[in-house]
Amino acid sequence: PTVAVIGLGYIGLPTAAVLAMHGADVVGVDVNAATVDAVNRGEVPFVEPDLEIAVSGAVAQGRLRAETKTPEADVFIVAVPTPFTGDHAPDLAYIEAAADGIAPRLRGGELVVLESTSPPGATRHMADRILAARPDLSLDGTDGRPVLHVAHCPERVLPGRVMIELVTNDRIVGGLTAEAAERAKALYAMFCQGEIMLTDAVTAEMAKLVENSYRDVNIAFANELSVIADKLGIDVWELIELANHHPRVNILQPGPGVGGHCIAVDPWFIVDAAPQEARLIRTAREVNDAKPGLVVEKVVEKARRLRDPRVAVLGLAFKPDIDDLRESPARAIVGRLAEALPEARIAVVEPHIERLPPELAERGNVSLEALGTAVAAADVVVLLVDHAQFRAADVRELRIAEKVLVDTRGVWR
Ligand code: SAJ
Repeated sequence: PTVAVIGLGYIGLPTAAVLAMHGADVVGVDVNAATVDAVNRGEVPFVEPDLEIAVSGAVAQGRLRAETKTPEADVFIVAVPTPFTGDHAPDLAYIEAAADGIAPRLRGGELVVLESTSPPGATRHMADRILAARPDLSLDGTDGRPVLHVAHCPERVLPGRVMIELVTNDRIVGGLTAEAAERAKALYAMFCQGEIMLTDAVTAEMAKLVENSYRDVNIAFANELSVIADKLGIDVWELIELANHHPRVNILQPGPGVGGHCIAVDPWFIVDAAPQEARLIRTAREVNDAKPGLVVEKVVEKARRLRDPRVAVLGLAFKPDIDDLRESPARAIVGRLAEALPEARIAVVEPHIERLPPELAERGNVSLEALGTAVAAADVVVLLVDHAQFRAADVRELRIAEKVLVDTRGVWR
């Protein structure tokens, strides 16, 4: 089939490349001309293991190309962002723009799959928008009008393992009709070796949100324990390790907060859909979002006792061993520290990036440095991300015992 993948980001581009590798003729569509040009050169504008070789191979074979306008196709996959607005309500503007791009291209008989993580009802909303522009089509052949098949198939790949998990993960496919679900299943069966499970669109939307909320609630439990343990003067890491010896207890790890583009966002879609009922889910979000502020308070309190304090902050990414700074609590913490401690010098150690993000680079008192230099000069060391480099470091050589240490990940306890 010819497939148009709309949105060439962290999900759309890998999906486009994998489909092309498995025999589809793929056109990637993106509003960003620089992204389109990069893909057409066989390049990838972000870091994801094994993606660039897949993209450059598919482009070289003529199976993948990119454009800024939605072309005609048999299948349309929508993989655009679904951010939230200021008050945590989902913003469907990108999905609506994708629908508006698809509508004029339809001849009847096509499949449109929404992959973006979406609030309950978004797939129906997308379909209604297309059909409003194309009243000559229908979802089920009513009045003999040609059919448009619409389904939701949420992505569930872990950044850093996308090229593996795209192929090996099980997938949920929710159709607005049973036939749409079957057609979407046939599409994903081209490359997916996992089980492909069929349901309706709203259940599929909720399943994805529930997976990430489950993780958020469990991380919130660990984060709340870390605050309680601090108050009681006990070591939260030891506490969790001991409790986890129980055969039915498996507490996650506390940290400086929850980052990334998914777990910190998706639970709000459930809260927005059922504000009265989603009490635990809302509270978990609040507990996790409060964590960066508590870390800042702790560091400020310790640094203020020193004259001209030097602070080394280890890690800026939102989780270990990646370069992804999106919604990173560490990044927010550094910004807030620089503001709260204008007299302090803050050395950031982030082995996965080459320059600081703009809002930190602008600050006169923040610099990017190597681990050894930063720690040697520091009075206060704040460990925010458990990168392999930090886990492997020799604490004696770094003289960590002589520093004021705030270890939010329990790496050097
Ligand atoms: N974190 C902790 N403690 C833990 C585990 C994680 O503080 O014990 C923090 C991390 O440091 C990070 C955040 O949580 O800041 C999220 O990291 P993650 O590794 O849990 O998840 P993501 O955001 O990289 O990917 C998640 C995955 N969802 C689940 O594991 C349920 C992935 O499978 C999804 O595809 C992805 O969200 C998505 O795109 O929705």
